[in-house]
Amino acid sequence: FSLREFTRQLPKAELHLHIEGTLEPDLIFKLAQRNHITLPYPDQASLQAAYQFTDLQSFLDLYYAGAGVLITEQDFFDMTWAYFLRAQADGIVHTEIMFDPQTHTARGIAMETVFAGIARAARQAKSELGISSYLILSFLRHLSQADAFATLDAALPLRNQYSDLWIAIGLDSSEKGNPPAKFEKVYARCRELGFRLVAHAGEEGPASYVRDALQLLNVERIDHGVRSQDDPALMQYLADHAISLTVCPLSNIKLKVFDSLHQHNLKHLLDRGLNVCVNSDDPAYFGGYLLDNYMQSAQALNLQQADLRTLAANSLRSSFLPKEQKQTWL
Ligand code: ES4
Ligand code: ZN
Repeated sequence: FSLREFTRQLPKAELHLHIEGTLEPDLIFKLAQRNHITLPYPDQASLQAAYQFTDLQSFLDLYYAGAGVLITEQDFFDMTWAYFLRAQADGIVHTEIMFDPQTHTARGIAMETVFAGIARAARQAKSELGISSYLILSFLRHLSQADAFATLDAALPLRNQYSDLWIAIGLDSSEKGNPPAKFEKVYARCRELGFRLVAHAGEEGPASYVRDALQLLNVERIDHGVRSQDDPALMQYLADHAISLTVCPLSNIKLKVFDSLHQHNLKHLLDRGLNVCVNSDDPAYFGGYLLDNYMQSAQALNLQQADLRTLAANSLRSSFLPKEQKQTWL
């Protein structure tokens, strides 16, 4: 009974996952062919060879380019279903999936196409694999707040049709220079509408962005948040209020937030009593799905079974599932 098998069988939620970041090179090529799109790479190997990132932006450039092969409802389904099969293999029981509609609507893809493909896969995952999910519509922070409002307005007519899934709002893309304050009004509106709120903060940006996401945007959960360590008072606040940080170890290494997994502060945050969990972020680009993130972190940081149990339990505790459903897993 290996540590990997121990971790695989722990009930786990994945709370920080960009569905466009699960698009594997082979599926990118398959969809490009199906949609008669010519890629600027001759083959999968040369595309994959370009996955050498220096920072967040160098990754985002490729990630948005890769998403350009998604045209039809079936494309969004195929991408999402492939993720659910990986999720099942890793012992994930619940997932809260982020998607970036602006990446697609800006290319002329209808909002309905994006929702329909992802939702069909999520509903099939519930019935065929027993994996529950929610969807987090995420605004791109390098675009304007007006663009975020327009995106919200384009999605709201679909809310009833997807009310079983779409319950939350997120904020991602280029962090530096795009602080939480830029989206204060649209987050206030989303809150009035009854959405659960999360935001990326403290990945490349400073600890003050984590504070601002909590105070100005009223988010319940912080995506990444690892830079909180630079602010002792914030650390105390996060511990006292059990604010969830959805940490993504392999992502942080690939995007050079930390020099190596040995230097990652996951174990430090855990030992300080913070509510951290492990997630895969953009697994097709960062070299590992959820269980790989757990196992490589365990190896590098000498995590024991008790730590792994805590991380898995934190993921379910921090999910947006109703209390009764959480308790069936905890
Ligand atoms: C992202 Cl790693 C990361 N950070 C910010 N925005 C993102 N979108 C997709 N992956
Ligand atoms: Zn992310």
